[in-house]
Formats: sequence, C-alpha cells, structure tokens
Amino acid sequence: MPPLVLVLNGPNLNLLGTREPATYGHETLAEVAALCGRSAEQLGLKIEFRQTNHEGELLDWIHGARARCAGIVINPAAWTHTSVAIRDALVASEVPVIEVHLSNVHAREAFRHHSFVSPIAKAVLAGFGSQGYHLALEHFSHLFRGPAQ
Ligand code: CA2
Repeated sequence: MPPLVLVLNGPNLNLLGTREPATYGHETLAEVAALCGRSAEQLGLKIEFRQTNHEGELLDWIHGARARCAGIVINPAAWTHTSVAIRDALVASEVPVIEVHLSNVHAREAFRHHSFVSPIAKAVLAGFGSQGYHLALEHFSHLFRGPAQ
C-alpha cells in the first residue's frame, strides 16, 4: 500500500484562479489538486486533497490523520497566522507536517510573517506557487523511502 499523505487547504483557497492572480497565480484549486494527483502517482504516494472554510472541519481532518496518514501537507492560509488550535491539532496528530504557501509570505504584510505552524513543521515552502505542493510531496516520498542501501 502506498503511504497516504493528506493535502489540506484552508480558507478562501477555493477562490484560487478567480482573483488576485498577481499574488496567487492563475491556477484554480482543482488544477492544483490535479497537479498533486500527478505528482503523487509519479512518487508512489496516495493523497487526499481537501479544502475547507471551516476551522473545526480542518481540525477534525487533522485529528483523523493520526491513525491513517504518513504525512500532512498543509496550506493553512489565513489560519497560519492566527490559529493555536490548528498547531495543537498538528502536534497531537504525531504526523510529520510540511507547511506550504503559494506566495512568499515574508515579502508581504508584517502580519503574514508569523506562523503558528512553522515551528512544529518539518519543512516550510513559501513563494514556489503550486510547485510548492509538488516539492512537499517529493520530500515526503524521499523521507518514506528511507536511506538508500
Ligand atoms: O500564500 C499562501 O498560500 C497563503 O497561505 C494564502 C492565504 C494567505 O492568507 C496567507 O497569508 C498566504 C490566502 C488564501 C486566499 O486565497 C485567495 C485566492 C484568490 C483570491 C482570493 C484569495
């Protein structure tokens, strides 16, 4: 069975491709999901790609990851900068986490410079656009494969 990676997306990311293309690019979330699906197939991973505008729903998905997932790729969107609850749930899941942002949050407003998730993440990708999701999946596939013999 290929390792399962949850790819989770936070609030307003359902609007991708419809507004603010200079910041977030032209791809829709469905196109990002398709890209992740192709990456996962190449890399020998199984993924579940989800987005929600409801913080409690995201918390429930993270809680459910504990028993069944090898890794979590998460773009917590605005909750990155506000949510202790998401950080606590990620820690409690005991699943390795890679945080992804489409934009380079450090080149933007000061309130985007702080992340509650980054200190507990294995890695953080920001500013790579949708390629960041691929890079995160690639890293997990290396990690799960273990050191070459
Ligand atoms: O760069 C990222 O991926 C962010 O996580 C995106 C969040 C933002 O709050 C973070 O600071 C950085 C915003 C997601 C909203 O996406 C939209 C896409 C198109 C139109 C409007 C919003």
